[in-house]
Amino acid sequence: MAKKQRTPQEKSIDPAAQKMLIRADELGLETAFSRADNMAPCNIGAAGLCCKLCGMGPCRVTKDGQTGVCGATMDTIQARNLGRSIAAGASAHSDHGRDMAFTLKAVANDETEGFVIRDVAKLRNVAATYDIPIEGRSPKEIANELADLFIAQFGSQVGPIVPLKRASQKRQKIWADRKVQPRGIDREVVDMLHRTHMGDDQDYEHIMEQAVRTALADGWGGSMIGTDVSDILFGTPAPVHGQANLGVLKTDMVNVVVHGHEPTLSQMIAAATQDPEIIAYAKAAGAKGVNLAGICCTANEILVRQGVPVAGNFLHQELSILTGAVEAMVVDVQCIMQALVNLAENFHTKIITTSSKVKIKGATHMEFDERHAMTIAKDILKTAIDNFKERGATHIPDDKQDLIPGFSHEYINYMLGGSYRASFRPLNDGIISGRIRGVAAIVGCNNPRSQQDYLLTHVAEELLKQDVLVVETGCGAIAAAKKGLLLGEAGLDKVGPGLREICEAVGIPPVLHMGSCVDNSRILTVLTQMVEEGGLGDDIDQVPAVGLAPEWMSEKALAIATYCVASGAYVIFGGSSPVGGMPDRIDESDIVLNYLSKGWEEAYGGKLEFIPDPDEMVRATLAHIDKKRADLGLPEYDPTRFGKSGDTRMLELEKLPLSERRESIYGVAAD
Ligand code: NFS
Repeated sequence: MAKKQRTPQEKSIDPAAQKMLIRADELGLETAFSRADNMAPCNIGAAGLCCKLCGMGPCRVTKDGQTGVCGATMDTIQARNLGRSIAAGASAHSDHGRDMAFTLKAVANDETEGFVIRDVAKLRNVAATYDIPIEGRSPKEIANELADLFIAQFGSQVGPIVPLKRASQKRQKIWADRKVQPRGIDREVVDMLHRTHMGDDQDYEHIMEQAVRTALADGWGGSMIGTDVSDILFGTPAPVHGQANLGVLKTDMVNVVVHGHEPTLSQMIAAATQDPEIIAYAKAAGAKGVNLAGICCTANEILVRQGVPVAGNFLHQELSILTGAVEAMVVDVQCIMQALVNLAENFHTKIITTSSKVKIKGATHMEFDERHAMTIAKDILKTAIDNFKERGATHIPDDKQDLIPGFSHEYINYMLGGSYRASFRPLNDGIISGRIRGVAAIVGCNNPRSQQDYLLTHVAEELLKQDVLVVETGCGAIAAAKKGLLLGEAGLDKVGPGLREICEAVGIPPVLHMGSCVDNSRILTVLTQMVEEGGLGDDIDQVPAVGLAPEWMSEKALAIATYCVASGAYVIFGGSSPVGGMPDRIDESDIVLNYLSKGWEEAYGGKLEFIPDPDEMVRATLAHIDKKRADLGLPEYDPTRFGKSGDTRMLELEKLPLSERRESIYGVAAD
């Protein structure tokens, strides 16, 4: 029997989502929200206390002193489960990076259709970082050598992997001393799977050490490679005008939603929508053209570069189909719910899988191949256009928000200083003076077990009031976008006085959208460059900064948390911890959980904590920031000292209508 359901308002704070959830109820259709209400999670599995790694079990250990059949203790079982999750998350990001590196290689050798090297400056910069000669060489020659270097990081056996050199000297020494430098990206994942096989590593601290090695291979390896190659091929993001939420779908156009993670196919589809042949084809079918929108991180990839509208974050994938207005949902890899196919059967929507790694029973498979990228992109669009005539009644909510995304670390550097004096100095000075109390990175997923977007946006809004500059990626950034936090002039009245002065003087929104989850590597780069700029200590663990994933759900999030902690950051997760969670009943179940905070803090200066209450998250964030300020000898945060700079430019701007103000601040015109 169906369990008690939350109301649409309890399921999501987003008005568009609420409308679609009401629609789902009217039609008697399920969504992840209703399935979450119907599914009681297993509390033993939730605490990481179920071991099913061999055929003697599964063993469920629920009492102090109890072990598995082989004698494995609670801490060993939890560490193995967590370690395997981190390896899976690191694999997803890193395999994405590998595919990007192979695409770069193919572009360098003229083996693709439609791809070019769009950002030669970034190519030269990245190549020079890795001591690849650039003078007198063509972009393709450089790209070929860089691609080889990147590809080699996956199969390397002895390491350390080369991107580690982008960390601070102090951090590199910590990793070397603790012998956690990844030897090769694939090697660390295999090592983790090996040592968690039955009868291998049975010391939880030692298993967690491998978790760190594997996660570092993601953050400073696969993810960093993924971000760099995406920028080289598709352009380094800079501010652009975009829109977010289901209201971006159009009644008079063929709506194609791209969902997943990799930018290669979605970039090509974005280009193909502008092709005269496709426009003519759509017009012949009775539509005005093709309207492309994104879901999840593939949306972020094309939003931050081209301003392609975002239909929503993770929990919007089913809701977009419920509008009845989507001709095709084109998916590649990661975060794709199998439920899409069943749901789509109630509408005309075609679910099209495109990756050699992902098929879904009942979906149409049109496999992507970069050698014929443009041809395949057009075929996919024609399939969607052919489906337009099948469209029935549509229910598109009219909710959408403007936003300005595109804050790559290169752009942040540039905007703070301009072309000739690009530097992080103004940001560091802002923190040192106390105008900016500290920095928070709010990242990660939606989780249908909590109210969609509430934790993400509540924490962001509370921190902004406290003069904390917020940077975001992934589905967290889309939540902020839908709430209107990614537009400076819309949100500055809700921002603390010091932060407001900085945003007004520099011309930035108080929440900076830095890209997809793979682009969390940009946050590592920003923090490292802030340290290099001077005045904020000699490593990330001294910077007054915190990372938060209030609504996490994926294994990728656990990998991100681990590499951020190993890089020195304090990381707070909402929801429940995958290790522990039964503290009232068993003390032993807390050993690994405590190790992730206290043990890792001793080793790396960063720590991971699980805090379900959002106000508690805000308090812990501010306490950490203030402690780091005090340790650096910076003045105590005092909001009364700022907010009266009387910056004349801002006073003039305030007289302009909103649309002109935006253009004047960001150099980006409104629609
Ligand atoms: Ni990140 Fe992006 Fe979203 Fe979570 Fe999934 S889309 S990679 S895992 S749900 S933020």
